[in-house]
Amino acid sequence: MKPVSLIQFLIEERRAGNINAELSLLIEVVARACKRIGVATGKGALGGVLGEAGTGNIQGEAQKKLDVISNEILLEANAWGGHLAACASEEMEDPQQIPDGYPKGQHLLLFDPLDGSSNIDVNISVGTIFSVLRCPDGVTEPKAEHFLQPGTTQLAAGYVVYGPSTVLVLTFGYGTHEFTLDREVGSFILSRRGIRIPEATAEFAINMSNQRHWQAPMQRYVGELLAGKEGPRGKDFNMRWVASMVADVHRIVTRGGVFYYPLDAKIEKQGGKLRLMYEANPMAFIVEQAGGAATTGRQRIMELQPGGLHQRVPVFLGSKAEVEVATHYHLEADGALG
Ligand code: AFP
Repeated sequence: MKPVSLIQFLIEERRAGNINAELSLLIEVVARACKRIGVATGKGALGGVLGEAGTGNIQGEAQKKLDVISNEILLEANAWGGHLAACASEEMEDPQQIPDGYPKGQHLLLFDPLDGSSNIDVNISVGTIFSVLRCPDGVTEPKAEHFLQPGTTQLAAGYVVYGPSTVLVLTFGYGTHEFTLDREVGSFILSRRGIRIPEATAEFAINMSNQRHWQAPMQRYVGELLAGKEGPRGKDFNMRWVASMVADVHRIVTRGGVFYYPLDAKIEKQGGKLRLMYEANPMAFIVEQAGGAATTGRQRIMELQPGGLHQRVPVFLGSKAEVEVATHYHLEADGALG
C-alpha cells in the first residue's frame, strides 16, 4: 500500500469534516516544531544541549537546557501561523499571547514541551505532549481562565516520543493514529490507523519506591498484582517504569498495559504529580480514543473541571478492565459505591 503522510492524512480528515483548515495547519506546525525538537535532542552531548539550564519553571523544578530550547521552538513556530489565539506551556506561569500585528486564530494550544526531561542526560526516550482547545467566542486576549475547560472539550491531542524512532500519536476524537518520522525524507508517515488498546493486560507501570506513601486502596490493588498466580487475581503481572510518561504511555498504546501515578502522602497537598492540562487530559483523550480508560482513581479525568492552569491530578490510565479494577477499589474504600 502507498504510504500516507501526515499532510495527506490531515487532508483526509478535513474532507471527512473532522477538522477545519486552521486545526490542520496547527497540527502541521506542531509536528514541524517537534521534528526540530527531535533534532535538538538527538544531538546529545555533541550539541551542547545536555544538563541544567540554571533556571526554574513555574512548578519550582530545575529546567534542563532542552526544556528551555523545546519550549522556545514550540512558541516560535506557533507565533505567526494565524491559527492560534494563545498558547500555554508547562514551563511558563501565564499563557503566551500572539505578538501584536500577527494574525490570530480560534485555537488554544497547551503543551509540555519536553516531558521526562530528567531522562535526557542518560539517553532515555523523552517526548512532547500537546492539547488543543477552542478559544471562547469573543475573547481576543485569552487569559488562564479561558484555558480552564474540561478534557472532554479537547479538539485534538497528541504526543511525540523521541526514542529509537520519532513517533507522533494523534487524535481528533475519531480514533487514535500513529505516524513514524521517515528521517531520510523528513515526513511523518502513518504507521498505525485506529489503534486499539487491549482491554485486559498483565503489565503495569508505577513508581514502586512510593509504595509506603500510597493510600490503602492502592496498597491493596498493587499488593494483589504482586501476589501473582497465587493471589486473588490468579495471574502473574509484569512491571515496567521508564519515568518518561510519553514512553510509558507509548508502550501501552502499542501493546497494552496500565500506568499509575496515584496520590500519595508526599504529594497529597499538591493534588498529584502529573499536570491535568499538559499531561493527564491529552493522554486521557488519546487513550480513550484507543478504547482504553483514564481516571484519577475516583473520576474520569476528562470530566474534571480544571481549577488552575498548572493543576496536578492522580493518573490511572490504559487497558480498560484493569483501570476499572483499580478505580473500583478506591470508590469502594471511599464508600462511594452505594
Ligand atoms: P520530568 O519532565 O521533570 O522528568 O517529569 C516527568 C514526569 O512528570 C513524567 O513523565 C513521569 O511519568 C514522572 O515524571 C516520573 O516521575 P517519578 O520520577 O516520580 O517516577
